[in-house]
Amino acid sequence: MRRDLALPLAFAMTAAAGTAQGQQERTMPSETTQVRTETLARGLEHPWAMDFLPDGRMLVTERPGRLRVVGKDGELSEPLAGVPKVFAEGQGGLLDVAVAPDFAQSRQVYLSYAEPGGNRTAGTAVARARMTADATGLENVEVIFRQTPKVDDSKHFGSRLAFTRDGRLFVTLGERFKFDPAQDLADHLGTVVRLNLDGSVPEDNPFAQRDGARPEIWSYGHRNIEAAAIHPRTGALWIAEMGPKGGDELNRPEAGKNYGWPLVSHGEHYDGRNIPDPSTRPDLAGVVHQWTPVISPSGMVFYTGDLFDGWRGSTLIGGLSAKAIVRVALEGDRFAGEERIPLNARVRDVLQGPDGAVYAATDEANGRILRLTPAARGAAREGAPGRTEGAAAD
Ligand SMILES: [Ca+2]
Repeated sequence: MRRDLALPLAFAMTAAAGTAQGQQERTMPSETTQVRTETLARGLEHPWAMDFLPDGRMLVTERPGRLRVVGKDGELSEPLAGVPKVFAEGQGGLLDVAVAPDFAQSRQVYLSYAEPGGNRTAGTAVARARMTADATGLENVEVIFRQTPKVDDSKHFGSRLAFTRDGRLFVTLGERFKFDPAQDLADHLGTVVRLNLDGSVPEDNPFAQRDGARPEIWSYGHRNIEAAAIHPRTGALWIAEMGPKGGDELNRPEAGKNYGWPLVSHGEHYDGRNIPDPSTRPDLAGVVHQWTPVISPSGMVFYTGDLFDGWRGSTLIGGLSAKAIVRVALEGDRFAGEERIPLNARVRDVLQGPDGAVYAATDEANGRILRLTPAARGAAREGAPGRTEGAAAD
């Protein structure tokens, strides 16, 4: 663990530069170990999220609206029946999937998705459903949360799901590209919400008793949050959110706090105007870390496995524009260094497997699930990712 703490930034830059220009390097040098990458599955259309079932198979979502089971050998099932209708435009579609902590008894899975409204509007929604015994479909589908209001934009649905140890569900929401509503407690845009597992509001939510505020809100002033994970030691929620041009943020959302968008940011508007001067304010919550240029974070996990010794205690974050997994070493709750694990493809989600391997989903029309394990020094890397399709920036 100690070597994590002093991971030099200079090394991170070297590692990133070493894979530029599509070099034929097949093995990724890393401070702690070498990474072997193999393709577990391919032929997925913009896979957005993965989660493991207790039997070692994986559920995966495809943004156009499909949910599949991935066998241990990588075989893809037919799409499961019963998935809610999704708004599959722009960044919208079927988004996160999370296997309930009590799945072995309940067979429940949770889905987040862009739900169509009237007049071409859409909004993030969360449904839970029971997976049939033969795993071919969903039944008893219940919508337990709807982001309000629905708006006429196809960007920034956010939408990661994270179960806490005390039986709550965090849902991270985008600001739907609307700026000021992220500061307004009367709507859910640009917030993290905290729910009971049936969608009801926990009584101890920070705004549960405030007139005019949405009682589901946990924290606000966020931009677009597509990465979230529960810290394995503290049980706290961590997120990574997309900044504008610059200023992606790693945050640790605390109850009732304001994370600043669009009042302050380490980034700038796409037209070049600075948002922040200064980039933070004492009355607003600060970041754990920020990235300029951006990594476009999507998908996040704290590594607790045995395969990558030097990664234990780090958080692994998928990078769309980074085309890498970004490993952030932490010292307590503080940033202590980072390195890139380049995958030459937009990384939409990152997951730790029951075997301690790391899995990455690539955001491509012919998307893949990659499996990362440590390789002996000098070993070849299989299934090196090819070129990626263009897609929306985030
Ligand atoms: Ca912020």
